[in-house]
Amino acid sequence: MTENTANWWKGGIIYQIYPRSFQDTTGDGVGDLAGIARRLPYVASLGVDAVWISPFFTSPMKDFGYDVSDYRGIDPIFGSMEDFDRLIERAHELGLKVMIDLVMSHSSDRHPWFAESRASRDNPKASWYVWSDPKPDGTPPNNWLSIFGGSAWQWDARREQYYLHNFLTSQPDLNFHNREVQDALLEMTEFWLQKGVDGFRLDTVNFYFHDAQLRDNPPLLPADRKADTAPAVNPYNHQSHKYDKSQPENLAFLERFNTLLKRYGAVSVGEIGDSERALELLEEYTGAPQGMESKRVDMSYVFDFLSGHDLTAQRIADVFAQLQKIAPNSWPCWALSNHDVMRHVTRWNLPEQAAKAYCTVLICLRGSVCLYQGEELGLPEAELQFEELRDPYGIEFWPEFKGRDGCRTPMVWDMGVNGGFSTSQPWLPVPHVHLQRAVVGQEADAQSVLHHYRWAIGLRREHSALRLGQMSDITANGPLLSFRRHDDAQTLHIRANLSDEEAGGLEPWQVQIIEG
Ligand code: ISL
Repeated sequence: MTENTANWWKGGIIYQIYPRSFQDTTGDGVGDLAGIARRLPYVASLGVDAVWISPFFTSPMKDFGYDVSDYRGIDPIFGSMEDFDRLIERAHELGLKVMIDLVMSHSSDRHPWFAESRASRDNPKASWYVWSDPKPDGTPPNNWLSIFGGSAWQWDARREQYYLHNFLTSQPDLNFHNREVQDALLEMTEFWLQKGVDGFRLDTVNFYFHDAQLRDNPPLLPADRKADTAPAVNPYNHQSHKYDKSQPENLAFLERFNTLLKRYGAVSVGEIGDSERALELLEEYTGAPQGMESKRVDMSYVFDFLSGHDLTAQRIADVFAQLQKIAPNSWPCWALSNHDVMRHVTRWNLPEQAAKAYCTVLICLRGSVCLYQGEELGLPEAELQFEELRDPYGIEFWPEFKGRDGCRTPMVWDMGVNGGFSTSQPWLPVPHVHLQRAVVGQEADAQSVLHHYRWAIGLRREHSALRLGQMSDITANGPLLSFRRHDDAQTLHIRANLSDEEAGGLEPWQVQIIEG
């Protein structure tokens, strides 16, 4: 059970649910809110503090819910508002906090706001989105690129202007420089706060503002390109994103947003996608001197352990050294997998023992943690054929980048039809190899990855030093990682062998935690 303290999130563990793929109760092959409610006892049994539910709002589903056409509506495919009310009630009964996913940087092009905005150049919502005249030669106003491919500008014949979209053309960017837009989004946020949600995951939190002068992004030389947040084959990595995101004006908006949240005792985790300034932003958004709370965002969801770089002892030590230097007052939220990246067991080619070792290390790090559904089963990435793809990002860059469908296939509950996910054909296939990793089988096996996750989560709950303590003496020596976690009550010495050979007196993939 979650203790009812205001800082439950600090050092807490959040379980991410991708609603399309968690549990279908209507037999249409897509998961729904009633399905989540039905499976909440399982989630609570893991010992986590909260769930983060990816978007379930009304949407044409071009980006599977990250394109919202009604911020206050539940998409019928996921159920009704009554289903949501029941879900939240059930979660609270089980001691779980509920965080929902706010996609504020852009809406769907089907949102009535955009329909109005694009109707003319002088309607009341004309500047609710980011519109610009073309250059004299008809080309877009600047060189900004969409993450999902091509220019970030889309021509609109009615206004004879371009509009900005950092993602799909059907995801126009809202203009945060317009105070009315901010107010509308804050009102929408309050609607959900009044429904009793405990917090928000803020999608693309550093994309809210763009440079009002629309200046070109400078190019990045090949040696300076990092493929941390977008795949290497994406030309988005060829620019320094100096002007299209991570603008200073965002700080004042985040303060407005946070003031509202704190009136309801709610919290936020902001997703920061920025290969160049991630740590600086982490400090700007979540930095708070010892004993104080952040004025902007409580936790920052960072990409350091979500990229393709092998997670060696040295890399972990380096990330924490950088963190100490650049973002000493920040509060990160770590994740190894999510609905956007290849599942880490496949990304790093991890045997089962290694999956367990990385789980233990993750749980021992300073910060909060997000676990992604199915990672507690050690699920590998699903291998899909081009014909099976649903994600436009993967369809655009296939086969060099296969998109995000491989990590979004349904949760596997049992060995029955479709792993117990749905009675009819699921929207993405359930791979045969996943069935062997279904929940029921792992519940019955004391050595399973699932039992290991439960044990590790329990360990964190029992040790205040793991949840909130300092982290120090971080060193890497070959495959050996060692560090200390300590608070007034206890000190823990952690040593991990992140290799498949014996090292420093530790078995392959052994993690040793010694109190004292
Ligand atoms: O920042 C990035 C590249 O530099 C990206 O990794 C970006 O932060 C990420 O793709 C954002 O993802 C989120 O917003 C998308 C949605 O498709 C994803 O599913 C969501 O997690 C657009 O809303």
